[in-house]
Amino acid sequence: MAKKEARTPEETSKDRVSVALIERACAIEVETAFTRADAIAACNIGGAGLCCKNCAMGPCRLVGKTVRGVCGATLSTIAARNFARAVAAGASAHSDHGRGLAYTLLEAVEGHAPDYGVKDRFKLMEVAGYLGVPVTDEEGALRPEDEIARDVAIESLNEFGKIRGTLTYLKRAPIKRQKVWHETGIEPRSVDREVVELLHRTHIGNDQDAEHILDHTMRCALGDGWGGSMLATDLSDILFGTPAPVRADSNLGVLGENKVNIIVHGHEPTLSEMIVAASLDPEIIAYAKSKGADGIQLAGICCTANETLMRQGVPLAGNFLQQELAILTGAVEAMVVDIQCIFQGLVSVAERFHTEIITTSPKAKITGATHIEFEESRALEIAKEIVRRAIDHFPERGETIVPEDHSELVPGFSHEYIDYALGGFYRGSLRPLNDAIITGRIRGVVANIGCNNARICHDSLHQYVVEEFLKNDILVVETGCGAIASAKQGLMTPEAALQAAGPGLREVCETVGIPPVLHMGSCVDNSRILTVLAQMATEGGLGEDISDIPAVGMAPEWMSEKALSIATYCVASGAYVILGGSDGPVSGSEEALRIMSDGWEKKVGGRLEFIADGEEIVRRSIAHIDKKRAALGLPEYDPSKWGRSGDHRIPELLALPLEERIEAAYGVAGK
Ligand code: SF4
Ligand code: MSK
Repeated sequence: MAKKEARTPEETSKDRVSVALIERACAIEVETAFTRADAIAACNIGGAGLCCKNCAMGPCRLVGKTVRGVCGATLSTIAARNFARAVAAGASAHSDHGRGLAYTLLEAVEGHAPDYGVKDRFKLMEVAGYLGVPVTDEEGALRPEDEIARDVAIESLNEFGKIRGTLTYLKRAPIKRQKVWHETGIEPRSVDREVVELLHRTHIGNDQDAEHILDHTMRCALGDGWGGSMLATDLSDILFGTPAPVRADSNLGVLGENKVNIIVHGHEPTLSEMIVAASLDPEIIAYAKSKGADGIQLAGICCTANETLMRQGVPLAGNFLQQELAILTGAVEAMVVDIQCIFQGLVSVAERFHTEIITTSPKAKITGATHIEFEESRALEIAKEIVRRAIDHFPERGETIVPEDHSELVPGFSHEYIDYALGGFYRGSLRPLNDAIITGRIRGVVANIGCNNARICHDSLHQYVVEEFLKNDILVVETGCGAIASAKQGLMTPEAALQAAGPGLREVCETVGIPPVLHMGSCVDNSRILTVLAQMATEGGLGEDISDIPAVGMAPEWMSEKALSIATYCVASGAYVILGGSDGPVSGSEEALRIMSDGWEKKVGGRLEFIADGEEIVRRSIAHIDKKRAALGLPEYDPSKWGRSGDHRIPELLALPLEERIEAAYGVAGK
């Protein structure tokens, strides 16, 4: 493979902390994802979706005059099949995570996982309602909580492999959306069935019509968004609590200079919640002190980070591309990983330091790492064993470079909390949000989600697009590694609205006391965004369907197959979605690109586009938001109407004579 020219550390990351650690990696000759991305040129045939290896007559690479594979498969069929298989993998990853949580709940209520139980009773009752699980008996008395929880777990598991009908959770979508799915024939029947059928259809000699393949791709992805992921979110909330705002901290500066630093990385809250509990145990803390440490510092990477952050306020060490950099501080005693987004390269970086990489999931071992398999029946005991191992490494530390930079944030914006923040405990509602969009104080909403990608300057697109949207009075909601990028940038505190938001959005943030960028959780928690959008559509004033709302979804630095599944279920739910950073995985087929954009828009109201350039992402997003505003008959966006209210102006206003004060505050001549 041709060697590319190496980037400088500044060209590699927009995050100052990361740049310093990339420099350290270069100085001590430690290979990272950044150096490997520079050394390996991406294959542009596979990258464009034009390489098929679905059978042993291939691989068939469709380049130049070759426009068909050995079996006769066309460019569009091959591109669509490749995309479909990636979505099937992404949907499987999210959904298997959801299934795992359903089993945890079942084990807990059946007495086989004594360290777990129902933490959020309200959420349990709500989810029971969605799944048709009765909460009262025939006499109208409340059923025992364990019985309800058991039925909820079983009904959840049933969503994965039910024999008849369609997913129960689909009814959480607006009525109009449910009709679209029904009429298009893409209502998922069960989570697993759609994944299996998609793999079947894309086997050689089967479905060979790009549009038909891509229709089923939407069906499979919907089984993730409104099935596997939504269940994962709901069951996590039942078991570990529904998030609400907490003050927390982010970036590698959260590591303790003289503390035992343990990083949890991956996606599942099941073990990490126990590691949190173990690290707070006085006996374990005393053990850490006996080794000369001041205490124990937990921090997270990727979506395990988002899970423990939202519920426990555990600081964020960083996002996807910072996993190796965390070890390069020399101050991490153990990195405890579960599933998804974990670099195999961690092991070789860790070999240069005292850090132990500990894999814990029966689904994910890494050669060279220590494997301590997690068992729910002795969860806390295993967590304590892991924390003790980390403590034992503390005396082995060599030279450390713990960065000073860190940024505060206020995460925890579950849809339940947004309802509460806007409407209060008794009248939880999104009405004020809809009203702010209707009047034009908020121009629209962008969901900025997804990963980092070693081929794109780390965090650069997240930073650029979010800053632009805020200036344009667009509220940004985030999950995954995109959310971690904004947290590090300091955009997730209520005060950030004063500097970063346009005049209308700033007024809303000041009134409600929310940050201009809302952290809504991990990758599976994109289901929270679906829930908010569904609620906005049913609240009134913004049409009747998700496709009517002035909103855009995007993953500007995406890299994982899960991101493709998320993008596809958002489009199938009616959203305009942009995947950034490249021309995308079907760019070799005009036909596949047309089906996913114009074709899907006609069919389901949402469209998927791949746009490499940040400025173009912003331009098209704003154009889409304004188009949707116009279609709803909402006033044209006019920032000059806003910005005359708000607490931040009080000192400035008080300094003025009364008449000028009235004019400045209300835009009318004072008398
Ligand atoms: Fe080639 Fe067709 Fe086999 Fe794909 S399925 S590798 S296009 S022969
Ligand atoms: S962790 S899927 S890099 S968001 Fe959810 Fe981050 Fe993307 Fe993994």
